[in-house]
Amino acid sequence: MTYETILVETQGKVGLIRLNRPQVLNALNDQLMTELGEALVAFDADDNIGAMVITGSDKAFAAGADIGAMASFTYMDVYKSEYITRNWETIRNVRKPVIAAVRGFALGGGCELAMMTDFIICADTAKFGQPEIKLGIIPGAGGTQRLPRAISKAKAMDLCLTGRLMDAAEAERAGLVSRVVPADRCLDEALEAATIIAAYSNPSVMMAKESINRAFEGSLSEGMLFERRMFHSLFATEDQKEGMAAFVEKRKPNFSNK
Ligand code: CO8
Repeated sequence: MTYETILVETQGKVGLIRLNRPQVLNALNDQLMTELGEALVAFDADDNIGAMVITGSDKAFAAGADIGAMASFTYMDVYKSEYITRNWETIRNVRKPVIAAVRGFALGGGCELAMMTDFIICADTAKFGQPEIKLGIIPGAGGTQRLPRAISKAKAMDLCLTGRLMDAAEAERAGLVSRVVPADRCLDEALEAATIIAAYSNPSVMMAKESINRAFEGSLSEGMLFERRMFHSLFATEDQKEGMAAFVEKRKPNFSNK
C-alpha cells in the first residue's frame, strides 16, 4: 500500500505509523485520516503484528485538524460530508493495542487523536491542548468527552475554554499520559512498550484492552461482569495453558495466539 501523508513500517511484531505532513506540523486532513485508518486496519488484520505505535515528528505529533482546508467550509459542507470525522471512528475499532508516542505539539485534533489511542507516552517537549476556542469552534473528535474522563472536568474546562497548552509534566500529573521521557527516548520507549505487549498472547491482550475500555461505558457492575466473562473465556485458550505451565516450569512461555 502506498501512502502520501503517513510513513508505515514494521519493527518486529510492532506496526509503526509516522504522521508525515511536516510542512503543516502534521495537520490532519481527510486524506491523512483515511490513510491512517487504512494502515491501522491492515496492521490489525496482520497475524504478525501484535501492537501499533503512532508518532509524529520532533516538533509536532499533530497541530490539529488542517485549518487551511477547513477555513472556507460551510455548515452543509462539513455536515453532509462528515469532513474528517467520518474517518476518526476507525481507530476506535482497532482491536490490538495502539500507543501514541507524542513529541512536541498535540493540539486540537492532534490531542484528540492521541487520546483515541490506548495510551500515550510523551516526550518532555510535548504540549497538549484544545485551542479550537481561539478559532471560534470547539473540539470535534472527542475532546470534550475524552478529556474530562482522562484528566477531570476542571482541567478539561480550563483547557477547552481558555485554549491554553499543557506541558508534559502537567499532562502526567493530570493522568493524560502514562510516561514522560526525554524527547530522544520517546519513540524507542513506545516501541519497547509495544514490543513487550506484542510478545504476550494476543487474545489476552485484546481482551484486556476491551475490558478496560468498558470502564468508560456503562456501569461498574456491567464492566465487572464483562471482565469476568473475558477472564473465564481465556481459560479456553492454549496460551493460558502455556503461560501458566511455563510459570510453573520456570521457563519462558511460547505463546501461539491460540
Ligand atoms: N492546520 C494547518 N496548518 C497548520 C496548522 C494547522 N492546524 N498548525 C500549523 N500549521 C502550519 C502553519 O500555518 C505554518 O505554515 P507556514 O509555514 O506555511 O506558515 C506551519 O504549519 C508551521 O507553523 P507555525 O509557523 O505556526 O509554527 P510555530 O512554531 O510558530 O507555532 C503552533 C506552532 C503553536 C502549533 C501553531 O502552528 C498553531 O497554533 N497551530 C494551530 C493549532 C490549532 O489551532 N489547532 C487546532 C485546529 S482545529 C482542530 O483541530 C479541530 C479538530 C476537530 C476534529 C474534527 C474536524 C472536523
